[in-house]
Amino acid sequence: MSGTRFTDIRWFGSIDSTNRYLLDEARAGAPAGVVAVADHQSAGRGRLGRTWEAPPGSNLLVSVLLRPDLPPDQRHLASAVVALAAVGAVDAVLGLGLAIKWPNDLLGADGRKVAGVLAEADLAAPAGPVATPGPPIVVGIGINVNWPAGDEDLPPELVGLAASLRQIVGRPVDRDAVLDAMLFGLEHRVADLDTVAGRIRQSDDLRSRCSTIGSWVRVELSDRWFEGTATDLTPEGHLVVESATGTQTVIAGDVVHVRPGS
Ligand code: BT5
Repeated sequence: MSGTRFTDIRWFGSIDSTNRYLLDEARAGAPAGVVAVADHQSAGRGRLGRTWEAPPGSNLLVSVLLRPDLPPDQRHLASAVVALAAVGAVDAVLGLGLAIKWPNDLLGADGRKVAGVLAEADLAAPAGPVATPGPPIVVGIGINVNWPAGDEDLPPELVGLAASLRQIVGRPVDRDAVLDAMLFGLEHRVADLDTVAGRIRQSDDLRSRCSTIGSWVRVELSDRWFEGTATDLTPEGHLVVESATGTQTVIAGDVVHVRPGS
């Protein structure tokens, strides 16, 4: 897309996973800025081995290859900038405000999930080209643009949990317009990842859009869980939770689920 670093956009009718594709491209030395977009994924990935569902031709399934100059403890910001750009795009195209549920979901006003973000890094990959040598982080996002058209389209396990932009606004939505607006907005956000001031700007934006702050949450880690009030995000984008045993800072990569607490 002109005026941005995202000039190499690769379109696929069908592919297993746009994240898998870009990780392999990154390992072969692809530069930052390559974008992969699919009409359909046969093995769309969620976090922790989960799957991402979308029938052919309905939704946005897109990944971007980034090589930001990011301190290791701030890698969550790479995923956050894609979530923020998607929120901005939906706002620009439809005038619709989505919330970010930490760490990686975009929700409609009724709390149903409209999009999910998956960031995958390969710190052992060979260096990229001279201009962008940093280790690759591939950030993928699936946005439910036109599917489901109604709850009857959903598999039973997603009824009440998933929704599309089309359902929310009550008419078909132009996928390309959302993609263009997202890549356009992503340009300055990705540039921000390379500077201290820029990273503070992005984590401030994330905090202002994060609906998790202020809620009572149950945080599920791989080996334990606890409940408390999510009170803040750190500048690195980690979640601060006040629980009965004190203040805990939760790192996105350690989280299995964040759910409403009981
Ligand atoms: C995510 O994982 O939400 C990350 C999804 C990332 C998908 C994009 S598409 C382009 C790129 N290429 C890939 O291969 N992946 C990325 P997680 O938080 O683990 O959520 C997955 C869970 O969400 C599933 O276990 C389902 O319960 C639910 N789910 C699956 N498909 C959904 C959909 N279309 N809408 C809402 N929820 C869905």
